[in-house]
Amino acid sequence: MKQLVLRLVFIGFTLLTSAAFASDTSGKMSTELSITGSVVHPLTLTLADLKKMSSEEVRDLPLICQSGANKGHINKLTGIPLKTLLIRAGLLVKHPKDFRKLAFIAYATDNYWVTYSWGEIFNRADGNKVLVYFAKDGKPLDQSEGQFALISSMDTHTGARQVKWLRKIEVRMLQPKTE
Ligand SMILES: Nc1nc2c(c(=O)[nH]1)N[C@H]1C(S)=C(S)[C@@H](COP(=O)(O)O)O[C@H]1N2
Ligand SMILES: [Mo]
Repeated sequence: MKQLVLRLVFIGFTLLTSAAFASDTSGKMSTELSITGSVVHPLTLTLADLKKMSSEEVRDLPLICQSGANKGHINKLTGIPLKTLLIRAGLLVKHPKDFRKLAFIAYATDNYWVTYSWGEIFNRADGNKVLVYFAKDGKPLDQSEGQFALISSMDTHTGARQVKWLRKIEVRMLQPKTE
């Protein structure tokens, strides 16, 4: 009996600590966002820098995983279009036809990254609906997303290219693979 009680206490303790660790994302927080790679002026932005810029809002956004699972609904996000930040850094290419070869790689602190292309950001009507957001329903983000995050609000599966704990945007011209 005593052994059974001890075992139950042990199992309970293990479950509790693993749940606590699973939800503790404080180590993933990023406090700076850098814009690097093929740019004229590499930038390192803080939350205060982003707040000084003219912000946009996105409303009524479903958060849908790539699997189709519904991960929730967002009422209002406030942030700066990725396009604005890229224009501020200045895309660096040698020839005008090279713009269309650029990829924008968005990295998080947890070894997660996603890609965007010049064409979808700069050559589509909905290009400025890709937002580096820093507030949700008018409140700062909490540690489950970091100080700032990225979302492509017009995507079918909005969760698939959402980047929580965003830390870096790399501008890179893609080259053909040598065969
Ligand atoms: N940094 C980071 N952002 C991420 C992910 C991740 O693993 N790391 N997962 C993505 C996925 S697959 C989804 S569906 C959404 C929402 O996931 P959540 O419900 O776990 O927050 O976040 C996206 N953003
Ligand atoms: Mo997902």
